[in-house]
Amino acid sequence: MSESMPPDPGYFLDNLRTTDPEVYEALAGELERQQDGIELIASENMVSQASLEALGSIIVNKTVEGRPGGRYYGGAEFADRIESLAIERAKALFGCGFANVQPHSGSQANQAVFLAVLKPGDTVLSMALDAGGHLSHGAAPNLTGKWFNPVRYGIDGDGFIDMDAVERLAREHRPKLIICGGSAYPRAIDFAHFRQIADSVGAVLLADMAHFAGLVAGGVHPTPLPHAHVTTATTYKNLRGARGGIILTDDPALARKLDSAVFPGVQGSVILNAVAAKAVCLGEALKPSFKVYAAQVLTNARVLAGALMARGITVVSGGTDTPLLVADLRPFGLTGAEASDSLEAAGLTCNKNTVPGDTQPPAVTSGLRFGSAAGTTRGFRETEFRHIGGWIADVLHAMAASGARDETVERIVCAEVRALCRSFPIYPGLDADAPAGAEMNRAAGS
Ligand code: DSN
Repeated sequence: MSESMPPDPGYFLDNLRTTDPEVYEALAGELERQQDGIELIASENMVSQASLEALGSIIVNKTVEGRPGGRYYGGAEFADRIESLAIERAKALFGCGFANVQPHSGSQANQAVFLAVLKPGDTVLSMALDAGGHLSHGAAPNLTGKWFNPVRYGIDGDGFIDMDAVERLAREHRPKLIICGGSAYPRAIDFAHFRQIADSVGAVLLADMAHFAGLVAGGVHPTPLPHAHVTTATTYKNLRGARGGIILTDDPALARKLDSAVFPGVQGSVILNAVAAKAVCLGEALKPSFKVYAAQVLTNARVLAGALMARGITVVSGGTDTPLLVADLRPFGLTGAEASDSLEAAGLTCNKNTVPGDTQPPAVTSGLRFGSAAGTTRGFRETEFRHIGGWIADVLHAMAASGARDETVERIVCAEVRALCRSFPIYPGLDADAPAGAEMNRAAGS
């Protein structure tokens, strides 16, 4: 027998702060950034303490492939239990017969749909990027744009999907897949009309509800599920959970193809701690309190759009039916890049975004995208979102007036943002000295 190797006595005991102060300090800084700034990126939110615990749990050690009850690795009893909980909760929440909760992200969920229903070179009809579409719907640099034949529809002069163009392009190009939903389209989509068009050309209809899944779950947005052959979503935006994607359908034959497309098609082993956290967030979304949150997310987005427009800022389509809105900065002569930098210095984090007909490159853009979900989660209501709209307008007007960032205005707004944020603490059981899940819980005595 070989000589036994003594275990490292600290391996199962020592906390992050002790073992890796560099990572620890970066996490502590991020906690402080989230606490003291206002998060307006539409694809962000703040997960519950319960989700954090699931994400930081020992299920991270387990490798499985396949589906619950049909794994390629042993020792899967609890992995199966966790993934089955997530599947059953997804089905109950969205009222469908089949769910796959393994996609690592919305992009992987969409890739699986492409693999399940298309052959390389097939035509896909989807929304153009500058109209609010998503990279994984056939954008040129994405594999969906390189390996398939994308045809893009846009929006009309009022900022709404041009359904006549969708119909005409479908007749002309006979796509195998039509996609509705996107990354920066703020309006409710006529899913029934999309299905009618898909049926008329024999196409599969994919609804990507990543940016409004939480509102669908909360009953304050129309659901695409009865209309789309397949629906994808992310769990980390307004659904308020772990980073990842899900795929939903009512069609058993399609469900089998989608399962095979996820694994072994585009993914390998399951990220089980993410699946555990998806189960937690889907369980949270089934509770009555989630409906209150979802309704407030929508109200807050509309209040923010109104506050910006009241200060002369152009909002694409004149408002929103979702948690997101897009400001068009062209009338101000500003780019999205410089405006988002200035807002970040003022404690307001958002992202630069293309606007319809944008001539600026994607790294610059002429717009800003804002979302209400994270602010709503920390407790902001109409009053706070009116203030936020005012602060955004202060920063943008100051920049437009001088043609450069106004550091005085940035400093004034930043101080006001910080004061507001201090009144709405996040993760009160944690502090900047204890950023990592389990360690933080122990520090908080829970
Ligand atoms: N889909 C990207 C976004 O909308 O921001 C990332 O989630």
